[in-house]
Amino acid sequence: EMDFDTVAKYSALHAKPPGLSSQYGTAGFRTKAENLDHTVFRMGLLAVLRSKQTTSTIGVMVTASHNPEEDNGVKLIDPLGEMLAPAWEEYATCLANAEEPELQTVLSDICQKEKVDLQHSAFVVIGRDTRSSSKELSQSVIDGVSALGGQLQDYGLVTTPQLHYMVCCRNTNGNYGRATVEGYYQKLSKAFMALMKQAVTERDGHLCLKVDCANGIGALKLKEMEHYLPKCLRIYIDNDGSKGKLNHLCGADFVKVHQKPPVDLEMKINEKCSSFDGDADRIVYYYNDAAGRFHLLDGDKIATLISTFLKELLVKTGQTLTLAVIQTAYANGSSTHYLEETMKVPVQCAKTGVKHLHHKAKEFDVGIYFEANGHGTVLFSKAAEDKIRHQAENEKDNRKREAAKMLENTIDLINQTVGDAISDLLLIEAILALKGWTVQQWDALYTDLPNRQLKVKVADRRAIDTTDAERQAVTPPGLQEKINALVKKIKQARAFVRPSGTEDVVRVYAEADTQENADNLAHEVSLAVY
Ligand code: NG1
Repeated sequence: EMDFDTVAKYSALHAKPPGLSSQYGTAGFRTKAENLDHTVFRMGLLAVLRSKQTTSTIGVMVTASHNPEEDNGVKLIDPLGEMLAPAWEEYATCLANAEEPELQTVLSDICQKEKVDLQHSAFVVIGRDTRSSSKELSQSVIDGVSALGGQLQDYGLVTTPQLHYMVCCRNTNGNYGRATVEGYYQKLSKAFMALMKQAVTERDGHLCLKVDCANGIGALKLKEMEHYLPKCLRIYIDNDGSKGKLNHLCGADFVKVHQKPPVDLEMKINEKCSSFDGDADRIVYYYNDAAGRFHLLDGDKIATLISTFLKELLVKTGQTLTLAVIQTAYANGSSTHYLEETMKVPVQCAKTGVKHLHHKAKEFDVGIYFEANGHGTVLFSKAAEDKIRHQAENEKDNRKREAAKMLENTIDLINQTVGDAISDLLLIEAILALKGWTVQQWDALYTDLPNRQLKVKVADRRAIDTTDAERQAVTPPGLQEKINALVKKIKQARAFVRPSGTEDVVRVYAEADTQENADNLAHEVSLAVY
């Protein structure tokens, strides 16, 4: 039996402002921090129920990622470190929107529908980013867990992917790693150093990297990680939170959307730079060339680098494993073309949102997924992982064994639970070192089509419904025809619109043969949206 009196007592301390309504979207709940207290408390409650139902540890992360400092958010992490199951996203929305007197009924309904055995114990792990509101909100999560008698561990300040890692470790008997931040650093640094040992050349200068940490948690954690890394990797951390504001004029999202470097970041000609987002689950690379032109190496280029590397290794091992890259509609057309035509790597398109990409990537032995904005990782099927580890141990042929070992180290270096800026950074640096490539050589794989992303405020963004992995609008009637007509007029053009899952806007994307055409096309499409 649930102790509703206790729940009610706690809930009174986190009362829901009447009328307020929110939705568990692509990235959990996200809104102004001052409207979030009842939601995070209730996510503490929900995490306990999910934990009892799955008899596993569940994670609750307090963050609003790349959103402004005033915002905050909360997301739940499922047993294998994955995003919350879709049915539970709906419960989360119901629970967050229930008025105080309905709370008991909503909780009982969830228990009944999901056959939650209240006798089971519950364990919840909690983490938070560096926002000024995060500490208090994570305290409210703790209240929620306590109200239902759940046990918990508060990891305090961690990156989002670190908390995903903890959840996975705790639910896999330590097979994935130790569930501590030290365990995380040790696992990654060990794999990184093993990979670097396999590098034939360590050309000087290639292992220097400037990292804009968006004035967020990434700065803290990258500094901690550095103690575990070899001296040959020289990292210069900028936007570490000591002067600037979180995500303000910096960070991966700013760089990607504005297609320019963080304001105030000093960049030498051809210097290799990168940006994390506010909770360090995204990374993009960039540099300025001698002519002062800005070059962005986004999630698409990262996916291309990683998949090229992995495909070459798979060929060397002689293993016949399936490999594919999963993108979204935002992937630059040039990247898709390069992967399919030059690399002969199959590409699939999924809906925006990591859970969709993650889901598709699981269909392959090796599934590489990245959103253009720099959020992504690689998934290895259990069978593939077993085969690779077995070969790394037992293969007689030296060349094949070395390749298998490299794959094994890659498996250990990549955070398979979710996109992870720190883990991605280390993998990218290792690949560049192994290939003896500069950032310019990597960039030269293909040239992006000029593109533009815009957001449009509309009365009701839900009026737009899409199909074909969001590349076609089905409603409102006539919109897609208008877009088609605009696209037809321009060379190499592509455009689409979709309602954002994290902001109250409609996003417009356009690419074309020239920047001017891409800008104009995006503008005209946004006019068609009104
Ligand atoms: P929305 O707001 O649904 O476009 C944005 C990103 C997603 C994903 C989520 C979660 C773009 C175009 N969209 O979603 O890729 O990262 O935020 O953070 O970058």
